[in-house]
Amino acid sequence: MVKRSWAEPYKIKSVELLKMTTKAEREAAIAEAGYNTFLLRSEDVYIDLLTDSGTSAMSDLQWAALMRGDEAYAGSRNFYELERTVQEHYGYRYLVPCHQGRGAENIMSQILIKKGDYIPGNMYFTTTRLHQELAGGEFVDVIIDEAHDPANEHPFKGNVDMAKMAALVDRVGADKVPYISLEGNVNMAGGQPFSMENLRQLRSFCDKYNILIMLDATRTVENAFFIQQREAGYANKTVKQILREICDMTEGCTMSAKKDSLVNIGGFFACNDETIYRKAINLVVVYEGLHTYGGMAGRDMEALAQGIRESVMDEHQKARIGQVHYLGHLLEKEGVPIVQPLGSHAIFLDAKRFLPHVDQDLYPAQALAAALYVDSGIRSMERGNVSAGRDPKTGQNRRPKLELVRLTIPRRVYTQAHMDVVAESVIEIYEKRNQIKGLRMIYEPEYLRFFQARFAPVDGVGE
Ligand code: PM9
Repeated sequence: MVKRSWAEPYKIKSVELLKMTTKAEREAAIAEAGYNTFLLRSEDVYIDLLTDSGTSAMSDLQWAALMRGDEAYAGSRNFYELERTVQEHYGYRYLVPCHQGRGAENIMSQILIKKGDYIPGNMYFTTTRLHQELAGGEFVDVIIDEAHDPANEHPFKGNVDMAKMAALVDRVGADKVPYISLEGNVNMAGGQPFSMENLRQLRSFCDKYNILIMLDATRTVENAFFIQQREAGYANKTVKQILREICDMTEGCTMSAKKDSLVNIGGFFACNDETIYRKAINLVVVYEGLHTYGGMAGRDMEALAQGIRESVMDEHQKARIGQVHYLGHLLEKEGVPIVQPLGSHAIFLDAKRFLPHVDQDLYPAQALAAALYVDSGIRSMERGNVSAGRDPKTGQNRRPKLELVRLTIPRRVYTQAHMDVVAESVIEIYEKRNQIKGLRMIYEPEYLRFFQARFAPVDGVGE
């Protein structure tokens, strides 16, 4: 058989120079940042794998789109272009632009949630759950158990457990469950997809109980790619067709366009129901901006429309996910514990197996992210006990089953050689893992603490 590797369906036209730092400089920088990679200055970072959110490289056509910005306060032609593009690719009738995903989450949560409601979801996401709670709801995790086991190789770990859904409806009554929040390529589970078969089962369950399915569409194009690759009957469908099939089974979505859609800022709420839409445009003018821009400049809406068209190209997804898996395979070969199967947007180090000597309340994933930065200037993100926050009822750390460090790959930004350097550094600190100590939290903000919390090293190993 002829071998053909994945390779980028683009070439590089412009580059951004990076500053190189010494180990002593990085030690000083991480101490100054309170051992929180969010608090580092980006100029002190060599390879930035903090997030794939807003960090993608735009194409020449997207940069050209910026020049087509119609910066009218009302009725910008870029809004109508974006509306047409969302209708074509995501299929929803009504579009409400928002400045980014959490703007859309705020609006949707306020419209659909009443105090005392329960919101099932295929695992929590930090901002999504917070908006549900602020609107008076309680999040209920209904993802399959396999998703909480980093070593489990289930191909669709983003699936909803239908028995958990049924148990929730039995316990609280369907009238207390306005919608399920269904996330494509579940971020906190390691970028794991749901299957079309699971979505069909969910659709018929929700029809029976009159529960809406609201998609978190943030990485649903990447979910569509996994369906094409893994699910029987989909090998000959395009990513674009699969995305429409997913969306057509749901009532609406919130979207952080900063991920799949290859832009640096933007998002939207979209739906099919006119009453919900009317409420959304009523709220968007309070929190975001007029309903024809919702916090985005005209030029940003034009670049987003172009980004959506590029995101559904099969060859784009093949190279994007090919690069993430290239890094994953390098780490697998050396026995570094990572979440399986490999996800779409990141490789997740399993900090519980990496640092078994550090108790979860000494934040092993936070400590590992800091150690990786000191070793090589690579910035990653904690996705464990710090991100999970405290249980509002008990005030205790949630101590989630997954204690992960996310090596998130921005789209179209880094090369294969960068991935080699990342793997070399992770492997080196894996060999020296016994030297890594835990951290204690010395400053804790009230909301989304992972963004701004500060830490200090503990004295003894595991303390
Ligand atoms: N995700 C990420 O890095 C950015 C900030 S949180 C650390 O993964 C999902 C699935 C997301 C997401 C953001 C949002 C919020 C909603 N759903 O950041 O407000 O991954 O655009 O979107 C981040 P915004």
